[in-house]
Amino acid sequence: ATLDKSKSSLPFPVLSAEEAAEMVNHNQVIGFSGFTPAGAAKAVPRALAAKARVEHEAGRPFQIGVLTGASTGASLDGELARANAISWRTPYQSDSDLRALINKGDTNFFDMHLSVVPQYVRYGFFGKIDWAVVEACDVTAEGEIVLTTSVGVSPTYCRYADKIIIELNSAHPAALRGIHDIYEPLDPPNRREIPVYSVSDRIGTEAVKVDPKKIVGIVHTNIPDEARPFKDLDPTTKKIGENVAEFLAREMHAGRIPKTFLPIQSGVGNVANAVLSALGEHPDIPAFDMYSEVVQDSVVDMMLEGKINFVSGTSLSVSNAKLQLIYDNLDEFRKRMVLRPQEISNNPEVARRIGIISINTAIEVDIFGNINSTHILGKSLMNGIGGSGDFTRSAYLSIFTCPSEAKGGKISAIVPQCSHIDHSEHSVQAVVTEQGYANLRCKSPKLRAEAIIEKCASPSYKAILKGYCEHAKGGYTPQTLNLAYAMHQQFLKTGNMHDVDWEAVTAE
Ligand code: 0RQ
Repeated sequence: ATLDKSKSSLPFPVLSAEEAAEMVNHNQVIGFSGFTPAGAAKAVPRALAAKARVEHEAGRPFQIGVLTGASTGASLDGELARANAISWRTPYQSDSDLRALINKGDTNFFDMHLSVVPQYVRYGFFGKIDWAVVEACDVTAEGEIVLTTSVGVSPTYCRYADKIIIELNSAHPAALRGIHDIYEPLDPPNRREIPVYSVSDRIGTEAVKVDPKKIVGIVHTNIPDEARPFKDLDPTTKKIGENVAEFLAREMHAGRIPKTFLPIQSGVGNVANAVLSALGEHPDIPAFDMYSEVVQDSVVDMMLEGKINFVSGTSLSVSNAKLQLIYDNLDEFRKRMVLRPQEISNNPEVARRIGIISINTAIEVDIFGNINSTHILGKSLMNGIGGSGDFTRSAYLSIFTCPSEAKGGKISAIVPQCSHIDHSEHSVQAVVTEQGYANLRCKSPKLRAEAIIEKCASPSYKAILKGYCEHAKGGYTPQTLNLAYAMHQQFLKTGNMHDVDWEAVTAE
């Protein structure tokens, strides 16, 4: 009983996006589909933003609590933020308008590890979920919902929400059925292991199953994912990628990574894309599997070239051209790709069991190996922690990458003390910049500082960072509180960290 999209033979009302938005009231909470722009709801959030504008003009309040998988597309976070329609938001975002609201304090955003969002729903920590608004490529009368390019938290939102609205998007083929693996763990105190023992294990169902009575309407759409383009590899990102590949090849030759290699988790963005390409090009690194959250363009190419065997993720976050390539060869890709709920794709238990190598991007790294992935100068949110913590803490080998400098060299990404800490020194085993890689395992804080400054810092900041170490003497972690943020403070004063003068700061 598959829905005939043209006639809608299903027992669910067909709604316009505006009619769907009309049913949503001020202060309600919506769990949306979407993990990056992939699979994000598009038509209903746009209509909700329009409704908010009308309500606000009429002097009435209209804001909603917004839950998603991770970041979304312009029609969701962007539109709702510009309409000032978001009262609270979690778990991750990357939209400039929403970021501005958050940093002004106008939206209550709280940052979360992505894998725990579904259990927060089940534990009741978010309170009641009024609506699930999810994009699908197919629906059956029995309440089977086949998702599109991401799974995210959609299965849990659908199960817990009072009512469900489905955006049935004909830009995605119903033949996507079979690429998803929908599974929800039991809750404590009766929790058992998640039975993923290798990257390609399937443990759940092809579709999200809900009580059909909860589906209050279907909104027909035909809107492609609002994918963001990648920048071309520049010399810095290319070199970071090569350094990661070189580090991992050496680990393998030393017998610390099996010759068959280990599953790779790789973050999102330009550096992540460059790292994957470099792994594919390294002559000694064999074809590998990925157990990650986001499948990016480079992964698709590497699958076709035979450099990646199998991919497990929660989001097919690729350009529309790459997506078309997948859709043209769906039978082949379905055999080598699975999209799981983020609770499973990012699961620390599974990551620890199968031994992933995690590779994520830092904004700032301190000389002791602490990582800031989320904040600019300690106070402004960039995006959020995303899945980096889910993987890093449980990895077989955890790596952070970043360019050694930011803002045209006026900022050193290597600092005496991170202005915000997302991943502590205990979870970080290696740091890689375009300058080189620092192995932090089995090193005291003092030895870590030497390694990071020597191998990773920009040449123009090495003397400054060594100067810090000379002034910050003593203790297990040679840190001196009034000097620890002097480089940041210098940037705020003169716009350039190079200007820091340790003698002057020490004398203050
Ligand atoms: O700002 O664009 O205004 O110049 O930060 O930096 O170099 O464009 O880097 O796009 O790879 O993002 C960590 C943010 C890197 C991302 C982060 C400024 C810099 C620029 C962005 P401008 P780039 P990328 C999977 C795993 C956390 C979540 C995670 C991220 C902007 O990778 O959000 O890992 N990671 N998730 O100029 C001041 C510094 C700076 C700085 C960079 N030291 N000080 N500004 N910038 N370093 C993802 C998911 O979970 C979905």
